[in-house]
Amino acid sequence: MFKTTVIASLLSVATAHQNFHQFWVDGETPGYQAGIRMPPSNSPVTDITSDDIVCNVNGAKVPSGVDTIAAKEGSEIKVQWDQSSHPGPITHMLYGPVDDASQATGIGAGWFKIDELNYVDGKWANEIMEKDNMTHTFTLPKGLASGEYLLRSEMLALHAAQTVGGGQFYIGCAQLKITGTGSSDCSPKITLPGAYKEKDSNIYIPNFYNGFKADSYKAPGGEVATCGAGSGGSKPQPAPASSAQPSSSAAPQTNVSSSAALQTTVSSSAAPQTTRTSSAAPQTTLITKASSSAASAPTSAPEAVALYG
Ligand SMILES: *[C@@H]1O[C@H](CO)[C@@H](O)[C@H](O)[C@H]1NC(C)=O
Ligand SMILES: *[C@@H]1O[C@H](CO)[C@@H](O)[C@H](O)[C@H]1NC(C)=O
Ligand SMILES: [Cu+2]
Repeated sequence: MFKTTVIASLLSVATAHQNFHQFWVDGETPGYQAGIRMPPSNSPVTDITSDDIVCNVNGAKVPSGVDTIAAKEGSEIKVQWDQSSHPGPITHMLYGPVDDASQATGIGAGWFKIDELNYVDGKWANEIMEKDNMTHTFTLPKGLASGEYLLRSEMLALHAAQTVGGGQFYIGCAQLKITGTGSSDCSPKITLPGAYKEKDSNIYIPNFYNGFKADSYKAPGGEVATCGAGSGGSKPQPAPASSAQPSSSAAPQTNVSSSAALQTTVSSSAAPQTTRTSSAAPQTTLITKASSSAASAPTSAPEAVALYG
């Protein structure tokens, strides 16, 4: 019994790692993995003090050949991630405006949260997204200053959060050129790395499988920012079709343990890989080709240990 469970969990873990690999701006997509700084693998970042917490592995090194995609303040952004059985929230932040998003590392001060989906009606964001083909939709705030920005999409997996350092941050950054009407700043702003601490109560959750009340959970990064205050600026609106509005229902607590550990959904990890051209020109076209060897890193034993150890 125990053995079977462990094997099942290893399989599940191996296929559960996830990447942000496509987005739509007002219904139009630049394409698969276009406009996104794809990380070298789909493994999570766990060291929240490293530069990798900003835009994933090699965070301090700006990749070349990633297009910067046009958007407007108020645009509806839909992101799509790989299938995930890891319980946790999804969060979006912007960094900017900067002169050239393709050259910005995003390391340091200047990030602000524009969207979060936590735990609603007994389901974590990853489960809610599953019903929408692993997509989540939100809007860019009104009152943004025109310019280029990094859009950071983060799925925080909490299945090992009962251990210090067990939180798994899956991160992808897109490059946007946003046309806006704002002149004033968005606030509050945060600094990455720095804003997250390993013992923050939304990252290290000792009782995650034992009495933790997920209904009041709020993802790291503070409050959703207000932009262009006093000049018609606003917080972004929840997605029209999403069930993102917290409900006041007194539904009984879902047993997160069983849904997290025994999730049997298996996703294909053999996603096509993207090869970037080596040119440093900002508008270099992506060349996508299918690859039989998926970018999935070997299963990490510590993860399984964290789950069952
Ligand atoms: C779900 O997303 C995948 C990958 O983008 C796509 O190929 C598929 O058609 C989508 N399915 C539906 C029902 O929209
Ligand atoms: C969830 O299930 C585990 C294992 O059966 C049990 O120990 C725990 O008390 C349950 N938690 C809740 C909130 O029901
Ligand atoms: Cu995983």
